[in-house]
Amino acid sequence: MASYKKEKGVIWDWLTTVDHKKLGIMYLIAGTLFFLKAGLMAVFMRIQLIIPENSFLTGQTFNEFITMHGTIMLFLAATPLLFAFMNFVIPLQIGARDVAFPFVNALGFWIFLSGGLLLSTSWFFGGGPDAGWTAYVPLSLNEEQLGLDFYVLGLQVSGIGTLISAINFLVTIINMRAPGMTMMRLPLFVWTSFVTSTLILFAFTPLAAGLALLMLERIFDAQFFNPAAGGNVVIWQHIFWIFGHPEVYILVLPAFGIISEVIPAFSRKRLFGYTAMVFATMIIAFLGFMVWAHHMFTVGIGPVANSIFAIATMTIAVPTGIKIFNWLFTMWGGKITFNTAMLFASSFVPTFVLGGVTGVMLAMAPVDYLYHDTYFVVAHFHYIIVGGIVLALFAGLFYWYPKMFNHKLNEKLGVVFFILFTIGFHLTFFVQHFLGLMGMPRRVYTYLGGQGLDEFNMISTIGTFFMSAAVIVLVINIVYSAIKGERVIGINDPWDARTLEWATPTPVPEYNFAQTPQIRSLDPLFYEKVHGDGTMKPAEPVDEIHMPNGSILPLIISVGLYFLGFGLIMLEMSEPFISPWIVVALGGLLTFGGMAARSIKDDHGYHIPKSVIQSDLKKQGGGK
Ligand code: HEM
Ligand SMILES: [Cu+2]
Repeated sequence: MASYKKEKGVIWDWLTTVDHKKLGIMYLIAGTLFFLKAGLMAVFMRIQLIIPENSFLTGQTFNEFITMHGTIMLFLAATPLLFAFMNFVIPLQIGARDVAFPFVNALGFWIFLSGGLLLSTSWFFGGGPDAGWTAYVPLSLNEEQLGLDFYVLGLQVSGIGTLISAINFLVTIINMRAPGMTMMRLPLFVWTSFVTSTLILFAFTPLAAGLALLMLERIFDAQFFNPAAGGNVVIWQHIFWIFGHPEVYILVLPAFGIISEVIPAFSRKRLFGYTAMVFATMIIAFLGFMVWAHHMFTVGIGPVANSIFAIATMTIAVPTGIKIFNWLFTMWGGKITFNTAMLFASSFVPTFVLGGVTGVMLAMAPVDYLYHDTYFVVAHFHYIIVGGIVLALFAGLFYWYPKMFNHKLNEKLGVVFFILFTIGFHLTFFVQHFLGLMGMPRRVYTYLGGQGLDEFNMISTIGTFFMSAAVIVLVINIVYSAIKGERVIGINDPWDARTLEWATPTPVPEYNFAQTPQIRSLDPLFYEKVHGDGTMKPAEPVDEIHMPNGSILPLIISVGLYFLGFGLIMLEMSEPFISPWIVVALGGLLTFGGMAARSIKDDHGYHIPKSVIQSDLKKQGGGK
C-alpha cells in the first residue's frame, strides 16, 4: 500500500482530506455539535418561559438566544447535516468516484466551519447578535451590539462555503453520472439535492448582497437603510425574504429526498409516481421564489400585492400534496418494516401535513394580521422544521449509518428515542398554536400570569424536557453502537435496499467503485436483484484509478477568511488590542496566498495501481 501514496497521521489525514465520504462525516460531526448548542439554547429559553414572570434569563440574553438559536439551527445545523448526507451519498448513488471538484468540496466545508466559529466568537465580545435571525433594520443597525457584526460577517463567510459546495453538487450531478444513469433514473435524493443546489445558487447570492449592504452601513457608515438620507427600511425585508423563503425549501427538499429513499426501501416497493415527484420538486422550487412577500403581509405593501402573494403561496400546496399522496401510495400495499428509520420517515408525513395546513392558514393575508408575530407562527415553522426536516434527518441517520460507520445503530434504543422525541415534539409545539391564537407574541422573554397562558407554557416546556431526554438516548445509542452495535463489515446491503450506494463494499473503499457500474434502470441494484444475479455489471475493465491529492490549503484559506472577517469586526471595537488592519492583512495574506499557491502549483493527483484494485476485488469476493 505504502508504495503509491504516503502514509499520513490520522489528524493530518482528516485536516487535508478531499474525500467526499470523510467530508460527509465531518459535516455530520460539525452539524451535530451546532445542533446540540442551539438545542441547549432552546431548552434555556423554554425554562425561562415555564412560569410567568420568570427571571432565569434576562431579556437581553433571551434576545441573543432567540437570534443565535434560529441562526445556528438553520445555517450551521440543518444545512450541514443535510450536506453531510449529500456529500456521502450523492457520489455513491450516481456511481461516481468522488464529487466533480474534491478540493472545492473540502474548501466549502472549512469555509462553512470558520464562518460558524466566527459567529460563535461573538460570545467573547459582549454577547451574541440580538435582532432575531431575520436581522431587521433598524434594529440590526444598533452600533452598541458587536454581536450583530459577528452575525453579518459570520454568515457572509459561511455562506460562501455553502454556495461553492452547492455549485460543486450541481456540476457533480450533471457530469459525473455512471453510464446509463440518465437524469430520469437519478434517485430522488439526488434530484432533490440537485434542485436544492440551484436554490442555494439563486438564494444565497441575494443574501450575500444584503449582508454586504448591512456591513457597509454598520462598519463603513453607508446609508442604505436610513430614510433620512434617502435610504429605505423595507428594502431589507425584501432582500432578506427573497433569500429567506427559498431557504426553507433549501432545507426541506433534501428532507423530502431522504423520505423518498427510506419509504420505498422499507415498504419493499418502488417509489410511487417517480416522474410526478421529480416535477413536483421543480415546481415547488420555482414557486418558492414567487412567495417571499407572504412574510410581509402586515408591512403595508397593499391589498393587490398581498392578494397575489397569498394566492401564489397557496398554490405550493398542490405539488406538495402530490408528494404526500405519492408517499402514502408507496406504502399502500407494501410489505412495511417499521424499524427506526421507517418510524421517523412515516411519522414525517402526518407531522409535515400539520405544518403545511397551518402554512396555508397563514397564507390568508387578512387572517395573518391576527397570527403575525404570535406563537402560532412559532408552532407552524417548528412543525415544518422539526416535524419535517429534523425527522427526515433522523430517518436518514438510521438508514445510512451502516454505510457511513460500518455498524448499525441499536434498534431498541432507536425506538425509545423515536417515542420520546415524538411525545416531546407534540407536547412542545402543538399547544403553541393555542398560545398564539390567545395572543401570546413571539420573541418575548416573559408574560404576566393569570391570562390563560400559564398551563400551555408549562406543557410546552415539559415537552422540551422529553425531547432533551430523547437526544440523550440518541447519544447513548451512538456510543453503545460504536462498541456493541451490529457490525456490517463485508455486508454491502444490510437493508436489502434498491439504490446504488448499497452496491458498494462496506467499508466503502476510497475509490468507491473498483469498476464504474453500468446502470440499467431506476433503482439499479433492485433491478439487478430481479433481472440479474444481484450484483452490478461493470462498465469498464479493471484498471488503475486516478485519485485527487489531499491538501491543507482549504483549511488555510478558511482560517484566512476567519481573520479577514474578524479584522473587519474589530473596526467597530472601541479599543481593539491591535490595529484591525493588521488582522485584515493577515487574513487576506492567508486567503489569497493560499489561492495563489493552489493556482501556481501543479497537482495531478495520484494513481492506485491495478494490482491493488485486483487484490481488493479478490478480498471483497465473499461479501456481495
Ligand atoms: C428541537 C427543539 C426546538 C425547540 C424546543 C425550539 C424552541 C424555540 C424557541 C423557544 C424559540 C423562540 C420563539 C420566540 O420567542 O419567537 C425558537 C425560535 C426559532 N427556532 Fe426553534 N426550537 C427547536 C428546534 C429548531 C430547529 C431544528 C430549527 C431549525 C432548523 C429551529 C429554528 C428556529 C427559528 C428560525 C426560530 C426563530 C428565531 C427568531 O425569532 O429569530 N428551531 N425555537
Ligand atoms: Cu415563506
